Amino acid sequence: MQTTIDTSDKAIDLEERYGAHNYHPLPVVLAKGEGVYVWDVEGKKYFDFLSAYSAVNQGHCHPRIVNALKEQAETLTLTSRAFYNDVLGAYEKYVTGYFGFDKVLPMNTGAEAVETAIKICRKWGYEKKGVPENEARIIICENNFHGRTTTIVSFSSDENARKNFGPYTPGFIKIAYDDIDALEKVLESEKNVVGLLVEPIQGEAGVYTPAKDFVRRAQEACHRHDTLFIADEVQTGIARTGSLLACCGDCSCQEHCERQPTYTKPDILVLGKALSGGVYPVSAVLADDAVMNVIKPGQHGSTFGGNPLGCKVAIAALDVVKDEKLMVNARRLGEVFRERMQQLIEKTDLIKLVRGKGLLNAIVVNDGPASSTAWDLCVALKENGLLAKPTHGNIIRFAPPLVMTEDQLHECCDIIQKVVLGFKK
Ligand code: IF1
Repeated sequence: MQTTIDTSDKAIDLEERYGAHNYHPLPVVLAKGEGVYVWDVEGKKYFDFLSAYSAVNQGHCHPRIVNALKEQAETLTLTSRAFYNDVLGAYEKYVTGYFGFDKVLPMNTGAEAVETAIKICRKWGYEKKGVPENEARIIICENNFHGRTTTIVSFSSDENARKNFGPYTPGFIKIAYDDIDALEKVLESEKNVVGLLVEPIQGEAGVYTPAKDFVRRAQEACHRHDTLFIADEVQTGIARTGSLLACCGDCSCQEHCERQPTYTKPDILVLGKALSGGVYPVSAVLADDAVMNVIKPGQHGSTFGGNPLGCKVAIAALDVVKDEKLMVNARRLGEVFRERMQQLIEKTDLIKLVRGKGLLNAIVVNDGPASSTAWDLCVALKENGLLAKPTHGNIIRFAPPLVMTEDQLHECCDIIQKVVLGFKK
């Protein structure tokens, strides 16, 4: 017997009663999405300023991606990797050419892809660098977010995400983010380091954009110590920061990626979220042969990894990014957004600063991290037709779909300005 949800209250009650309480959602129940808009059960329309944590960069239910899903769903959805299929090879050629790597290992979620990158890096360390077995160390950064598996939360700085999930996986060395001296110090003192796993911009931590040369200098330091540079671009990748990848730096690419001189190529690239336009779980680990070929048959895999349905969806999602020049739009609208927020900051002491790159931005609310101000602002934004959510405490992430027009962006900035200037703590 199917339960129909015809009111928001009913949906919330059902989730409260039958769902694990692993989230605290904003009190809004969505029923439809199209482009930059979502509608709740009662039919109220909102601008989506979170994009499902940067998974719907291409906009909700993009027709080209949905059609790719529909067509393949009626043809062949899953074969497992026990057999070949007529889609995976074409996808692998397409995605490796698109990002400029020799090979891809297809997975499903971002955390799975990060775990895969950790395994590849460790194996490379033992078999290519000659690190003694079980002695490999991977450097990670304070305030990282790489997913929710037991190994990944083992090196989390967020006690809420980590506590009581032990015993924890060893083999990780934590340094401050955006600190090249700290990185050099560990690389010089620790002989069994095999990799650095890092977000080129820290998303969940509150959209921390590091020094402009951090990524390049980190990769150079790693290479001086025969260590792999692993970029987690699950959230920053796929045009979100105004370039194809955040590792592209300040690129000026218009249509195709001509690999600007500002590009720092990771030894292992981790992608997820918008790789599928939010239509289906697709993630990927890309690397050149010298690294990827440490993986031999039977040494890694997953039931759904590389399934034909996900591959077709990902091809369409990447086509949309290129054909609609989403990185150019994200770059341009990001500048407009930060300028509008800067003008707002000059009119109020409620907002301390705005930071970000492309259309991955955040404002820091002028209140303690334990205050409810950021949450209350997001509830007020919701009541005014814009959906966003605080990351940690007093930081609100603003990440609309990259298909937004300039007029729509100004309309959203008007909403943010109206709510902030009219807000009473
Ligand atoms: C949640 C935010 C959190 C990620 C990076 C890997 C993953 C993520 C840089 C794992 C996932 C999601 C997970 C979701 C909320 C959201 C998130 F930063 F995007 F807002 F948590 F930090 N690397 N981020 O951002 O990918 O396994 O989820 O596909 O867990 O609450 P996943």
